[in-house]
Amino acid sequence: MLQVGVIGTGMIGQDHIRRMTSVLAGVRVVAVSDVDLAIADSVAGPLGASVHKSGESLISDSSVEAVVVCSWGPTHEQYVLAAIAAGKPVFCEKPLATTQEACLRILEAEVAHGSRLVQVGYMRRYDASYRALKAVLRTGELGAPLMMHCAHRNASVPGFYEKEMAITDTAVHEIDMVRWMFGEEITAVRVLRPRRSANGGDLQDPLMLLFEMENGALVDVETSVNIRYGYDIRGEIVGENGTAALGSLSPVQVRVAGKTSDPVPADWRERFLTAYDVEFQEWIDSLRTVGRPIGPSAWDGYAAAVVSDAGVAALRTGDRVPVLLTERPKLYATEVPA
Ligand code: NAD
Ligand code: ISE
Repeated sequence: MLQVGVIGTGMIGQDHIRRMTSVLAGVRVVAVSDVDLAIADSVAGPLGASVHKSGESLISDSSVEAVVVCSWGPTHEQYVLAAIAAGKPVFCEKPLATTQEACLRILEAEVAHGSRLVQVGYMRRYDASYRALKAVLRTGELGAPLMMHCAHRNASVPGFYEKEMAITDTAVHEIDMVRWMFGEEITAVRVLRPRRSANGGDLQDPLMLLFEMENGALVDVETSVNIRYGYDIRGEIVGENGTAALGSLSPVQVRVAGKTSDPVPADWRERFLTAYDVEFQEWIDSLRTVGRPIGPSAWDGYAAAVVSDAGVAALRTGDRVPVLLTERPKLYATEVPA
């Protein structure tokens, strides 16, 4: 039984604790920590888990074998570095860190440690629809992929959400997904600003991002984070001989009064419910069987941060911004994408 400590017991922290407690096998949450002690106490109570006043204290707790970081993005670096220093596996929710410099510090620390400890929470790699899409691409029947059209729509976002977050917090999922889907890096980014939605207040919403891939394919990503009608994630690959798209997720389609309808998920928890379950079960199993994580690595977290930074620069300047990655350390050279 893997004994886990969770730092950050907000929305996704509680959801991951629920799955590790009630859904998945081979894991137990033994400790939690949050700057909001009242939340940490209320979450720990029913579990019988200990509550730590700081994340560092949780990481050094000898009953904690592996760490899950679900606090706000700017706090990820300190906890991931502390877990690496303690030699403990750490699952960090996206983003790995909020700057590429911080991600580089994590890469350097893990390389100095000498083996993988870090996994980043890019759960789309575990989603059945994305996996099926990648399997079709791999058969070759589409021919060479030329383009991919993506949409990432949120019903609404919280008040603290700033315009750059459409790239660093939202489209960062597509950034990771297309690197994994095509098995290659993004080389340049452009960002266009359509007419602004009145639903977004001062936000520049929606945005249209354009990624150039190593082999010349283009990927466009619409982010609409105040679309009201629900949480809608789309993706379609256009190949030389055909197209393939994420399918409908609804188990039911209703036809009534001359109309058809199927439900739209409310948010990411509902849309990616099973993907998060698979992501965590595979993480737990990999620690038990091979003794290290095999999912999205610190390199993937770093690469996503560099593309995000390029996207933010492109949003500010309107220019095409090249993506410049450091040399990939050998530690990450043999990783096979999930
Ligand atoms: P949230 O605000 O609901 O929860 C974050 C919690 O972290 C809060 O309880 C806060 O008090 C706590 N916290 C803040 N600073 C801390 C610190 N220094 N030490 C310990 N605890 C601290 O936010 P959320 O929606 O749960 O998001 C948390 C993280 O998960 C973010 O990085 C976010 O990008 C990521 N996330 C990922 C997905 C996904 O689809 N993979 C979805 C939502 C959120
Ligand atoms: C949130 O942090 C997530 O990661 C969700 O998956 C994404 O859809 C949302 O836009 C982000 O704010």
